[in-house]
Amino acid sequence: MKRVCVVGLGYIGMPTAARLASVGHTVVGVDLSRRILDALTAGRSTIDEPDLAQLVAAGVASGHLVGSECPVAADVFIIAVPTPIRGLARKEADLTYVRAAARSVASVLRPGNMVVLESTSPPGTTTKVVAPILECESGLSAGKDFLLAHCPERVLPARILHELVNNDRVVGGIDPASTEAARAFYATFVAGAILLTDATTAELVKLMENTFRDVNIALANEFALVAEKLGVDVWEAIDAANHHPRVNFLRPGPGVGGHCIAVDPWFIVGAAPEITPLIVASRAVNDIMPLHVVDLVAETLGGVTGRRIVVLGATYKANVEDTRESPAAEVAALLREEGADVRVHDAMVLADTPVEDLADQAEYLVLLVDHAAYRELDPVAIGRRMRQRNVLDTRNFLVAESWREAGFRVVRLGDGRRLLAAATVDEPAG
Ligand code: SAJ
Repeated sequence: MKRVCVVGLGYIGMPTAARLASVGHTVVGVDLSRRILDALTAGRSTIDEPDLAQLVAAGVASGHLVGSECPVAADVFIIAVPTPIRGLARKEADLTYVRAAARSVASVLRPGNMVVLESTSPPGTTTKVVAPILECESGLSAGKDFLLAHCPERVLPARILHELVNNDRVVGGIDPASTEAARAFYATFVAGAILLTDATTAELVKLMENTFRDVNIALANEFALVAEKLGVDVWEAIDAANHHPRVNFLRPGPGVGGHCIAVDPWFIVGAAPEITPLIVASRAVNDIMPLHVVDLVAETLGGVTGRRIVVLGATYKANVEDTRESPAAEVAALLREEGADVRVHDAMVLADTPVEDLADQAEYLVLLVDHAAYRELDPVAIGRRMRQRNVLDTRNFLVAESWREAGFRVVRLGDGRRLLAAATVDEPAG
């Protein structure tokens, strides 16, 4: 078993540190945040994920997991800090945290140690950014004196611990010895297969995975817009197309959020701007969706200024508490900019006031996040309080029939069949 320093105790670092401690490694979790370190010292996790609280508590109680403000001498260093993007039109990776983490590791690096970069990074970061910093600040030589690899995280929020253990992993060293050392280390706590490659390929693989999803969702969103124009129900069309054995569309929606899928494609564009028009176009399609949702609301109401609208959902996707880069928040902000009186409910993070009360005198209910709890909404009780009964379902999640029975006009994103029919009748339900 090794002494391991995990630098960065966020969504990846905290669960990884706890998992490493649970299999018997001695783990020092490093973070600059006093709040995170105080919580860790008290045996508490600052990340809310199934089973994580117990794992952190057990690690701290057994003495296998401790916190520290800066890295200490260890056999293995895992860098798991954020890699955000900056810039407006063309976005580029901000490697400030990766650079700072590498510098702090270099100060305690000893011959024979291994450093693993887990942060999602632009291709070449391990060899061209991390290696030179480690070498320059430690006086050691990468490959000769210490081992260095990239092993991207691939876990899905709300399933982090399960996927941390069971997902297959890709490890890429800067040389074969680094790749093999990283494989042997990950085999101590990962049950999935471990695929071996070089560092830059491992970086690209991770970016390709998230870009695959982004482009696929963009295609589904583009077809939603096409379907609205052609009088077709995109959900029915996608379902039928997905019956083909080699077709698998993802789902349209109000946009793509979170800190991964909307960000990582830009790292590839940054590395090869002239030859990535498809990725740029997909980002643009997904980014336009919040505005399209506002247009759908405005079309039904004949404008949103002064209209009371209840938005259901604030997080970036269903059943998580994370509101970062949330398209739902963008829709609410756009509606407010247009002068609407917006009330936001979120079953995970903003559920103090019941939907029925928020809906008092409202004219539109807009479902943006398909939290499981929204299946339990009572259309009759909600409709009774509203001034006009309109509901927009951007996730094809509500049981439309029961809302219609309660007197609602139900609009679904991408359901051109009903949208076109409604445009010809155009009598809002009261
Ligand atoms: N979304 C759609 N339609 C879909 C699926 C998702 O509109 O059919 C939207 C969601 O509502 C959300 C966004 O896309 O706003 C992203 O959600 P997600 O569930 O696709 O992905 P993340 O960001 O929660 O996690 C992804 C995962 N990557 C892949 O599945 C390839 C996860 O495994 C990665 O570890 C994570 O990014 C990361 O950290 O990179």
